[in-house]
Amino acid sequence: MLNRFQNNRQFILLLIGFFVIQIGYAQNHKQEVFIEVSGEVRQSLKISAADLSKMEHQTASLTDRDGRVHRYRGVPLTLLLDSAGVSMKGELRGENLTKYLLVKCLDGYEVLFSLAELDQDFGDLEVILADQMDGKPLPAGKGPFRLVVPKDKALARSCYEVSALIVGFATD
Ligand SMILES: Nc1nc2c(c(=O)[nH]1)N[C@H]1C(S)=C(S)[C@@H](COP(=O)(O)O)O[C@H]1N2
Ligand SMILES: [Mo]
Repeated sequence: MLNRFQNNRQFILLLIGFFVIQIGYAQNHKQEVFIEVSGEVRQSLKISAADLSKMEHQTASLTDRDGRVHRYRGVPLTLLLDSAGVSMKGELRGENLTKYLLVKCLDGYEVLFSLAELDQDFGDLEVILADQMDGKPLPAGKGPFRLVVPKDKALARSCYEVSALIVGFATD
């Protein structure tokens, strides 16, 4: 009887040990998230959190769905599009005016902008790719990158867990 109890205890300790090792492994091997910029670009980009943190940042505020105001810091989207060689400014004419930017998120959520609404000579819509909220990295499930579109009346295009920016031609 005592022997069986001790065997069980050893087994449970072994199980606990196994889970502790698993948790440790998962924390040290968190998949790094990159943002890929691709499609109608001169230069595809794969941007890490470290790359983004080195770029020029701006601040923008967004009121969440519970009515709380948060301050985000991030890189203007136009700066990222410029580094990928997307046709903006003077090049945004003719067929380039039918180009869009599709933003994909890790949860499968997608939103879209026309290049013209982002461009400073047209809509000049302020959009930042934020990597900080209220002075800290974005919380789990909302990061590491979030679009912030402060001038949109609705929050829906301020998408979180952003993973890809794809430029394309609208065709039908
Ligand atoms: N990736 C992703 N981003 C998203 C959504 C989503 O479902 N997935 N929902 C949007 C909607 S409809 C709202 S109202 C806001 C909610 O943002 P909040 O949590 O900061 O209030 O996130 C937006 N961004
Ligand atoms: Mo929403």
